[in-house]
Amino acid sequence: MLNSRHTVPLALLMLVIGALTAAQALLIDWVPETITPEGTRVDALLWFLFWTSAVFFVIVTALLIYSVWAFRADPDDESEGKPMHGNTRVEIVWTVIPAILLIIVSVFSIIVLDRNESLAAERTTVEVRGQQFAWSYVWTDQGIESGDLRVPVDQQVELNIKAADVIHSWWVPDIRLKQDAVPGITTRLLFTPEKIGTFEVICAELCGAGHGVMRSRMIVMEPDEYREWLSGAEAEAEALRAAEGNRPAASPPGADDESDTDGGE
Ligand SMILES: [Cu+2]
Repeated sequence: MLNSRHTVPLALLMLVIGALTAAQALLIDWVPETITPEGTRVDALLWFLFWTSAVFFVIVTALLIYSVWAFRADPDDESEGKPMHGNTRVEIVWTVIPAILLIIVSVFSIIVLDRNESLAAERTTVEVRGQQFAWSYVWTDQGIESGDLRVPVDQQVELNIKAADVIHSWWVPDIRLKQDAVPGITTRLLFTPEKIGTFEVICAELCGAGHGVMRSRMIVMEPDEYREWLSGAEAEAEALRAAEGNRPAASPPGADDESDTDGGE
């Protein structure tokens, strides 16, 4: 075992590696500010995992670097090292500690998943369609289709996600959640935006040559403004359908995207 002559240099080394690890965690903006309570829970889990890993990373790295340096053999030392027959105490410790940590992490994850997936009585439901290489959003009750996702603030949003061709993944970094769009099934994503603004939607599953440009916007609006937009878009869609009803041929897919793209980036 290590005697006291190793304690101080080892402690110093741990301090240096610990400071470097903490600096890269704290000085870099790894994730944007989250705009949902679901994202806050995901972040809590993320940082719990990070700091737990960081503690063990620092201990293991310091021990490793220090051992390589302090217990190195002389250049002309050709002798064999002492034989080892295992160490029951160490083996119990390195089995029990990870087992306890895994139990804590799984309970933590189950709590986060359970809370994040609980359905609110009142929620805004929108159908999301992913296809190479665009997202579209459908309000089935109102017969509206748009290239932008519009949702009211402070109300749970339920996205029912579908894919027309290959697997895509609907992702808004600011809400911390991501859900695959898989052909043949409907997947669901629940979140409650708490900040008004425009947020970028990204496809997070390599889906072909245009994957990099498969982006759209999520616009979080005041509830009044949202209701106003919804009824306006509904009336517009109805008028369009009425006009199309008088025409013999069906319009090509995607041509009925009446979404406005004015203002903002
Ligand atoms: Cu994609």
